[in-house]
Order: sequence, then C-alpha cells, then structure tokens
Amino acid sequence: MSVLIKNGRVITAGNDCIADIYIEGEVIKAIGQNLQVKAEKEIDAAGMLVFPGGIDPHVHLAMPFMGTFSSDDYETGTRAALYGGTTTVIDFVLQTQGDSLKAALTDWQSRATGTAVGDYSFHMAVTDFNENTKAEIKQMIEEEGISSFKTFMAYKGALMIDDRQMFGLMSEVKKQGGMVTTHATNGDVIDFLVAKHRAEGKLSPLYHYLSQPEVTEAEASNRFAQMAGYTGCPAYIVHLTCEGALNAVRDAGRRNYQVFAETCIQYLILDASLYENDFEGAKWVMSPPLREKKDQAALWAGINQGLLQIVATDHCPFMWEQKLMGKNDFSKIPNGHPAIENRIELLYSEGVAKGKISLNKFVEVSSTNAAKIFGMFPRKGTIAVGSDADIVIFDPNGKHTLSAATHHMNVDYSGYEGWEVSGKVKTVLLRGKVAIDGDECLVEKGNGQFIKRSKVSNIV
Ligand code: DUC
Ligand code: ZN
Ligand code: ZN
Ligand code: ZN
Repeated sequence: MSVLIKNGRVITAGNDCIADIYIEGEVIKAIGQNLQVKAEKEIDAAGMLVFPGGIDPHVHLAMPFMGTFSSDDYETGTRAALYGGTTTVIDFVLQTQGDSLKAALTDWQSRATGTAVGDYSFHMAVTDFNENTKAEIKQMIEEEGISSFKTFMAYKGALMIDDRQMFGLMSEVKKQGGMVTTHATNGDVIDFLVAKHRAEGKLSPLYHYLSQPEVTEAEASNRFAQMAGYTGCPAYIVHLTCEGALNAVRDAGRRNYQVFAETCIQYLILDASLYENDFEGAKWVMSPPLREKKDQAALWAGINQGLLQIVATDHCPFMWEQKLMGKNDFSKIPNGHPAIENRIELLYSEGVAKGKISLNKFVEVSSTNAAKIFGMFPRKGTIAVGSDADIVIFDPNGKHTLSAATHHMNVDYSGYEGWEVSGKVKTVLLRGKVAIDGDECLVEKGNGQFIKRSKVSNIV
C-alpha cells in the first residue's frame, strides 16, 4: 500500500513547512514539495497540521491495582489512544514481590499480545530488587527490548522499594545501559498522613490530596535525583506535579546529573480545587494529586526551560462503580484518571492555542522526546525518511467538546466533561495504515505491535 499526504503543514521537533509525505508500506519514503509520485491513496491535508504520532510513555492498561483492574484493556486503551492521536504507548509490567521479572513480563504479554490495536512497549517495574532480579536486568535490556526500570518510592507493601534496593538497582541498570524511573513521593510520610486523617474521621477525597502534600514529592524527587547522580545512572521522574519537585530536577541539572522528568496533562490544566466537590472529587483521585495554580505555572515554565521533556497521562481509568469502593474512605478509592484519548487535543488547545508552548515544543513533548529518551528514535517520534509512518493529521480549527458520551475510553465519566478544545485529531496513520478516519477506527484488535527499545542513548 502506498499513501501520499499532500500539502499539509508538517511539524516536527525541529521543522515547520508545507510539504507532501509519500509512504510505502509501513515507512516514510519521501518528503518534499509537490512530490511527483503516484500513490494508491491520496489524502489532501491542505490547512491541516501534520505531526508525528503521539507517544504516551505512561499508561496503565488492564492493571491489577488496589483490589481491582484499570478499566481500559489493551484493545480499548490503545484504540482510544489512536482516536486521540497517540500511536504508541508504554505500559508498566509490575513484578510480583518474590517472583521473577520474566514471570511478570509473561503475564503482561498474555494480556497485550493479539489484543492491542495501536503500538506499545513496556517498562519493567521492579518491586523486589534482589540477587535474582539483578541477574535479569541484562536479559530484559538485551533480549526483551525493555531498557527502562520503574520503581515506586510509595505504595509500601506491594510496590515500594527502599533506598537500599534503589541504589542497587541504579548501579546495575547503569552497568547494563538502561534507565531507572520512579514514582517519586515519600511513601512513609504519606502513610503517616493517611493514617492520621483516617483516625480523625477525615474520609472524603479532599484528604487524599491533603495526605500527599508537595513536600512528599519534593523530598522524594530530590532523594532520587541525588542517588541517580551518585551512581551515574540515567534517571527519569514520572508524573512530576509541583514546583518543589521541579526544583529538585533543576538542582540535579546544576550538578550535571542526568535526570529527565515527565509531567502529565492533568497537572498542567487542573488544580486541587476539584477536591472540594465532595465525592465528585474521586474522579481526580490520583497519585500524586492535582496541585495548585502556582504549580501549573511552574510546569509550563519547566517545559519551556527543557527541565520537563515529556507530557504523558498516567492513564489509569476506573469506572464510577470502582471509584465508589472508596465512598466512605478516600484511601480505598482506586487511584487514577482517564486521559489517553485527550492528551494531544488538550495539550494543543491549552498549550499551543493559548500561546504557552510552540508547535515544535508540542511535538517534542508529546512524541519526539519520548522516542529519544526511551530508545525508539528515529523509528518513532518524527516524520523523516525511513521512520515508521505514524502520522497525525490535525485540524487546528476543529473546535469540539470533550465528553464521556463521545469518548472511546472504557470509562463512564470524563475528567474533562464539557471542556471545549480548539483543535481536532482528524486522521491517524499507524505504520502506513489509516487507523483513524474521522469517527471511524479502521484497524482491528491485534494490529498493535510490541516495540522493542534500545539501550539509553543519553541524547535528547
Ligand atoms: N498513580 C495513579 O494515580 N494511578 C496508578 C498508579 C499511580 O502511581
Ligand atoms: Zn505513579
Ligand atoms: Zn502510573
Ligand atoms: Zn476530540
């Protein structure tokens, strides 16, 4: 199959020009003005923005968590991602403590293989670092194409590792050419505050927020960054939400440590006032919680200063029925919110259209940097000859309203109900195939490929 996309405004991290893109099979064969080629399919993209398929490196599909499972599986989650202009996602395999990394990987593969509609990869979450796990790191990187190792500094019990394990893991991962990532909040302090609030009978979603103050994240981010600096291990902080944590990253940079960081779309545009709406606030119970307006300003600045390289989602949807598990106790509300489908349109609308970030920066943080940091560049993350033809055709004037009634995520509410966005994902190509055409999804369950990733190159 060959496709010619004509006359679009082609935006990459470093370019912005009107051009045609010629695709043969799964990859881009030529880019230029007035290309004289015959293709089996022509798409007129005049007046449209054309940019690389989004990469969301932080999603949780069909994840066992807090006694339930996140409600999007690989089929519904990656399909919704495609509708929203995201062609590749990276999910987290969670090791079961006492068990091997390989066993967890096999489990996750069984849920994703033959199910995903869009492309996907895995991070490996190490929840029990010991001599056996240590021996598996090299194999994960070299044989499985999994070069990033996620850790939790909170969720004591099933997920959290202590600093001794963190240090050991960083030392080994550095040696093998990988990266350590973390959920950077101080689990012990959070557990103290959760217990205190529960003992005082303070049980509404607001107390989820008040149990994870900024200091819990700033402290853990700094501790993680310092350990990364000392061990020399490339490091990455997921879902960074606040000014204090951003300053920990800034300090690490001043010491020439290699600490990358991601924020998520919700932290840029929503704030903690949403927790004041009684149990309605459960829609935004996620960890870390939403923060303050001053943090939003810090995060936008952090993007433009290059301190935050990626805007992801931490997509982890739960049905309202599942959220109700915590009706009488905030600590039992499954943590997470749905955004996999909304990220690109919200970032364009709130970021580019409102003049907070440039179009090139938008492409960088929604796609290119994730491909570079996580070892998929230049196959993914750009529009270039030889790259996978993962392409979004976007109508910058496609105003519409976000709603659970029209979204494709398997969740019965929207965190953005009634939100007006100023642009719309119109057509999406995944490896040369038209996957989304307006309201239609033209690719099937099983179309998504597992993307093996390379060692960490250290270049962004
Ligand atoms: N935070 C969430 O909100 N959900 C999943 C895991 C996490 O760290
Ligand atoms: Zn997390
Ligand atoms: Zn997460
Ligand atoms: Zn939309």
